[in-house]
Amino acid sequence: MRDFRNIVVLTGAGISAESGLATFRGPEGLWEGHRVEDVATPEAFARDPELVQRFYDARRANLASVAPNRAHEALARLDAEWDGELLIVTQNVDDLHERAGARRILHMHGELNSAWCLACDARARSPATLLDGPSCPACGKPALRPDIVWFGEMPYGMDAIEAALMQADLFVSIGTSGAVYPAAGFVQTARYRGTRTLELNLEPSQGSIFFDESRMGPASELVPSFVDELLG
Ligand code: BJW
Repeated sequence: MRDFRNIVVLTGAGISAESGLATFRGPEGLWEGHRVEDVATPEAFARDPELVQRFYDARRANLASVAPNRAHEALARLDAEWDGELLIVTQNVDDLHERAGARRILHMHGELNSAWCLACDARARSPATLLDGPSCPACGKPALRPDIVWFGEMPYGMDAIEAALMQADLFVSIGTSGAVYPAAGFVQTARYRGTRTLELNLEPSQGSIFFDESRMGPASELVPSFVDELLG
């Protein structure tokens, strides 16, 4: 493990599950009875903005009642102590990586604590609620939506992710089902370049066959021991 230099870590909802945040495709993963694929779209927001704003307001409020777990803490330790390149790409919209102390983080699917103005395109820290139509701090219009990447929208940071994957000699995927692209395809990009690929997940993901190695178990156990192994 210590021969590696440049690492890309991809995290998904499974890393936050033991903090008490529901995953998307688990038994608790329905959004008011809907599949996430049916409602996390710009079309669903246009059809029923109140439903969508209420859902995100509730999830933003819920962030205050959860805390990072041992897996977030282990990645923060890796970030602090690893002197090679490291990019932690998270699909998660929570802030648990940052609250654990990690800095080299890229939120490819946006953040609950960020709001995006549909009138002037500005992004700003989100007020606690968007349901009551607060004004955009930049243009004053009540046109804020959650700064979250929905289906059909372009994820953030794709150029930076691509560049990091091109340099990586280790790609690690943690707590993601491999159901959503482009993140689900990163393992194949890495593998094509001969990068070592490792999966840490509760169960085999949809792309499990593409990994050199898969370790199954809870993130709070697998991630700290993986980080110990790397840091020696
Ligand atoms: C544990 C654990 C524990 C539990 N320890 N593990 C047909 C084919 C291919 C692609 C497409 C297609 N049709 C459409 C597309 C594209 C589409 C897509 O992928 N659709 C699929 C449904 C097929 N993708 C998009 O539209 C994306 N944009 C895009 O593609 O733009 C074009 C583009 C072109 C070229 C280059 C780049 C881009 C945008 C995707 C946006 C996803 N947004 C969401 C919703 C955000 C809203 C919100 O948060 O409310 O993001 S969807 C939802 O899924 C969320 C997540 O980030 C994402 C991934 O879910 P994740 O994290 O994997 O969670 P789960 O629940 O699925 O899995 C959890 C895992 O953890 C499980 O495996 C558990 O076992 C495990 N686990 N407990 C360890 N304790």
